[in-house]
Formats: sequence, C-alpha cells, structure tokens
Amino acid sequence: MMSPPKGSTATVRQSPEHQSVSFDLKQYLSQKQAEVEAALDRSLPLAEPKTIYESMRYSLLAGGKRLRPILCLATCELLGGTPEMAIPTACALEMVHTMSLIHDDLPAMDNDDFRRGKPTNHKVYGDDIAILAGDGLLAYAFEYIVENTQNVAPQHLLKVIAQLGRAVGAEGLVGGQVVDLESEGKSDVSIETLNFIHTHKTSALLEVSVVSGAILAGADAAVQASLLRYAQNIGLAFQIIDDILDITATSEELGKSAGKDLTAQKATYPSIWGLEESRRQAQVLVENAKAEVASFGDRAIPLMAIADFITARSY
Ligand code: GRG
Repeated sequence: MMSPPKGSTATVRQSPEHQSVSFDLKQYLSQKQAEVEAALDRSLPLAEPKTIYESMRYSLLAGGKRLRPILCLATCELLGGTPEMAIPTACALEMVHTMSLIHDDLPAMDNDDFRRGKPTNHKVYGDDIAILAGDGLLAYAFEYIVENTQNVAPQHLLKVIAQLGRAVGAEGLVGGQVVDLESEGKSDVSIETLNFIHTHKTSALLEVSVVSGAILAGADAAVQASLLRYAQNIGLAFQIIDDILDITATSEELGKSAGKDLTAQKATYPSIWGLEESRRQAQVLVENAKAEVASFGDRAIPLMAIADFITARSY
C-alpha cells in the first residue's frame, strides 16, 4: 500500500477567491485506494481453471499505488460524474497496467524477480502461465468495462474502449516497449528517443486514465484536450521521477530491484541530464500540469495534489 508523501496533509490554497481550502491528500489517497482494492477484488473472483485465475489475482491484488484508477475516478468526479460511472474503467486500467508489469518482468523483457515487494508472477507460476495471465487480464479489461459500466452513454463507452485500445497497442505501451528494447545497451540514445519511449510506454496509460474519466463524465472536446495536457505533463514527470528513484531509492522502498537501469545500461533522464536537472524538469512538468487544471478552481484540488505527489513520492 502506498504511504503518501511527507507534507501531504498540508493545506492547499487553490480557491479562485484565494481562500484556503484544506485538502488531506494522504486521507484522499487511502480512501480511494481502499475503494479500488475492494473493486478489484470483486472484479475477478476465483474460477476454473484455478491456476490462471490465481496467477491473475496474484498480481492484480499485489498492491501498488493504484495511481491510474485514482486518476480516472478523480477526473470523472471533477467533472460531476459518479464513481459508478468510472469504477469499471478504473479497474480495467489497473488490469492493463498489471498485465504490462507481468510481461515487462519476464526473462524475455526486463527479467525481474521482484515487483510490488513480492516475487514476480513468472517466478511463482512460470513463464507460460505469466504470459497467459497477462493476456487474460488484457482481454478481461475490455470485457469488464462493457459489462459493468452504468449510466454512461454507449458512444462515450465506445470512445473509452477505442482510446484504451490505442494506448496499449503499437501506438502506445507496445510501441514504447519495442523502442526501449531496441535502445538497450546503446550509448547514443537521444533525448527524442527517450521521450518517445516514455510518452508511449508510461505516459500513454496515464493519459487514458485521465481522459477516460473525462469521457465517462461527458466532457466536451476542449475539456478533454486540457485534461490530456495535464496528463501528458504528469506522465513524463512520473517517468523522470521513476528514473531518479531507480538510482536514489532502495529495493525495499521500491518493492522491486533498484539500480536496474544502470545494470541494463539503459538511457535514462538522469543519465542524460543528471539528477538535479532531471528533478527540475519534473517540477516544471508538474507546474505545467497544475496550470492546465487551475481554471476548474477548488474542484481540481485532487488532481493538483496528485500532480504534486508525482514529484514528492519516494517509491
Ligand atoms: C500492454 C499489450 C501490452 C503489452 C505490454 C511490457 C510492455 C508491453 C510494456 C511495458 C510497460 C511498462 C512496464 C512501463 C513502465 C511503467 C511504469 C513506470 C510502471 C511503474 O508504475 P507504478 O510506479 O507501479 O505506478 P505500481 O506498482 O505502484 O502500480
């Protein structure tokens, strides 16, 4: 479970009238995480064949920050939507994220033994079942949205499904992962290539997490575009901090092997910019993200606080 950043109970001053509005990020995140955990548990009951359901549940319920579902719920609520409208998509986003972690950890990809503080899926169930657990979660994510979403117009649901499909495919996570694999061990990876990798591999899913919340709530194109820009900024900031933490945090803090980027000779933001400039760039992106949602006033406080959490986090 995520322990929110220090200072997360601080008063956030965001009202257009410059009144101070108290917002407890720690409490907000704990409550949303609890809602997401319960919904994920309900979403995937054990069934036959038991091995595959156990393997899917093992990774889906292994904890993690639950950032993608929380972004979807927070955005939908910001625009007046209800949790019922967004919770199936929120669960589906975590299913897709979890499947990408399972596949990413395989020996054929990043070859990791630990994830979310536990042995990786293939270490417990074997490569064959881990591949299938990822496939199962990916397919189920789409089914789950369609079968469980309530009070959302079908054309909005179709848009969510199309955008999620695009975010995970060759135009998104898959494309980013391919360029990442091809870049491994190269000493001349440019900042453009690094940005391509991470806008696809990391940011695409964070973007659709925010935009799907907006679509479900019935947002118009201009509002969707502004929220997309918020998400693009936090998406890249998230990856810069991820790269920094790989160097500065311990394996215990991260729940996965620290220092992997150096060992695998991966180009990272700190390897190109250095640590200090990387932190500065992440902070600029977070400020840009917050500026995108400032016009929503106090209702945007959760999204603003989540943006701050991206740079303040220690895991
Ligand atoms: C999506 C079809 C399909 C295949 C997968 C393996 C792969 C293709 C893509 C790799 C995607 C990947 C693992 C990107 C890294 C994203 C990232 C920074 C993950 C860490 O996210 P956190 O910190 O993790 O939110 P927790 O555990 O908190 O959920």
